[in-house]
Amino acid sequence: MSDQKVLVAGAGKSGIAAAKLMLSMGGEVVLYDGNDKLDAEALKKTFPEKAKLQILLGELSRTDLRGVELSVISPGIPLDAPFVSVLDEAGIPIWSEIQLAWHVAQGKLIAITGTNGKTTTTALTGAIMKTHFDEVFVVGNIGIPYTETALKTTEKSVTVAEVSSFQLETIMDFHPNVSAILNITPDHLNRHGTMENYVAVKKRICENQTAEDTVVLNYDDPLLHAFGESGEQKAKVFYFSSRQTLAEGIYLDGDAIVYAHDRRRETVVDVHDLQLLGRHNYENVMAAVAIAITMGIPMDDIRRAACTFRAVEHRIEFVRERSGVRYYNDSKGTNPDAAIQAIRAMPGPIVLIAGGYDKHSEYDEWVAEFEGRVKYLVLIGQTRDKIAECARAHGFTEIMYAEDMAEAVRVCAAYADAGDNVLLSPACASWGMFKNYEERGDIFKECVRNL
Ligand code: UMA
Repeated sequence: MSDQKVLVAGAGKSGIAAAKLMLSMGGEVVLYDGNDKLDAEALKKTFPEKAKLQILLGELSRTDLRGVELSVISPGIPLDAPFVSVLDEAGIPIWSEIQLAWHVAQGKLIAITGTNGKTTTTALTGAIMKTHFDEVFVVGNIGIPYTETALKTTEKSVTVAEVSSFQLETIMDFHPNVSAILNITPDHLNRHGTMENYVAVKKRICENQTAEDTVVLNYDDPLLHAFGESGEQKAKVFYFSSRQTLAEGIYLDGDAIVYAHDRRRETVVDVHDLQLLGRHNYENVMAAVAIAITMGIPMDDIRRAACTFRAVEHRIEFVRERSGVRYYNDSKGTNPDAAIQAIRAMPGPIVLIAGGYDKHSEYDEWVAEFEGRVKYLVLIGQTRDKIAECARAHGFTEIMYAEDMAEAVRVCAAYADAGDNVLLSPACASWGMFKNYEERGDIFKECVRNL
């Protein structure tokens, strides 16, 4: 691999990190991006001057692939992008960026996926690992490409990777020692086409695991329970449940998170001692605890790390209190299911900001949660009309439109009473109005602080 010529597709975070990895291994890189408006010179400056690097923008033709033996694709690029057929015709293998990273990385790998909760679970798992191991890397969809740290890993390293369905689509022999699938609810259907395809891609996280490895699964998720029982996966199954008592595994018993094993029951932590809110977060904690137990971390270390861990940015993040109104940033609530969790976690009446990019989601289940909880709905973005229509069909009519985040926050501040909670939890992706969910959350927080 070290002297191979590789096409890296996508010049975002993942592509740049993958290209740097290949170059530092002595390879030659063609960095390709479909956006011909990118500044090729500025891009070039992020690499060492003498790097064996060619930058290609716009359309890709067969002649551009001369000598290319492998391609590495960024997660945001769908496999029906036109240039992918050029790669296919040329018989060039397509690896996802995490596949490349795994290929060169050393040490143990924990990989966490799921529709919701994976960022929190990944960050918490990383925090627990750091209590026990000296070399811990927390990477992936959480924001730091796995290829950025892969070459720094040693036999003693533990890498905790948040993995998205986009990243799993083009793995080959990607093989975590411990994997986790937290839940699967409809999301990214514009990319994967059907729910079946989406579920199948998620399950790929453990397709190369063996009986030496472990997969942590949500017992309460019918799809994952069936998967665990099916024998389709070879890894040992470690269940967690927030709804049922388990004979083996981690479960919620009233306010206690309990570890049941070998006919013994051990209380891990009381949920009131956690800094995280809501049942979905207790599930994230249970998954992280299951992973940590599998990795041999002592229970006292697990407990300490879980109790001091705070919500990750943009996930039901408390921003400030003003005139008795509390403001929460849940910009990471990019699909209806995540947004349901945020509504359920709020301590009182809600003034909700929602709407954004259309991922072809259905909003009925989310809107059904409004009753008795959401007082006003302030809509922004492409999906405004679709959401408003759905809300009205469910009998919810307290709907307002805002042109941008500043206006949305002003409207909320005007309508909220003391004791209310203003919540940004859009149930939609940010694209169209913002670069990403982080930018959307940052702008929300700025508007709230400027009130
Ligand atoms: N591009 C093309 N052709 C296309 C589509 C995109 O050339 O058809 C180019 C764009 O012009 C752009 C580049 O690809 O220059 C962007 O690549 P990317 O979208 O893969 O973005 P990265 O900056 O590499 O960020 C990716 C993840 N983005 C996506 O999956 C969309 C980040 O997850 C992740 O943090 C990062 O890698 C590091 O691993 C973000 C995300 O939104 C947070 N993830 C989705 C989610 O959580 O729902 C899955």
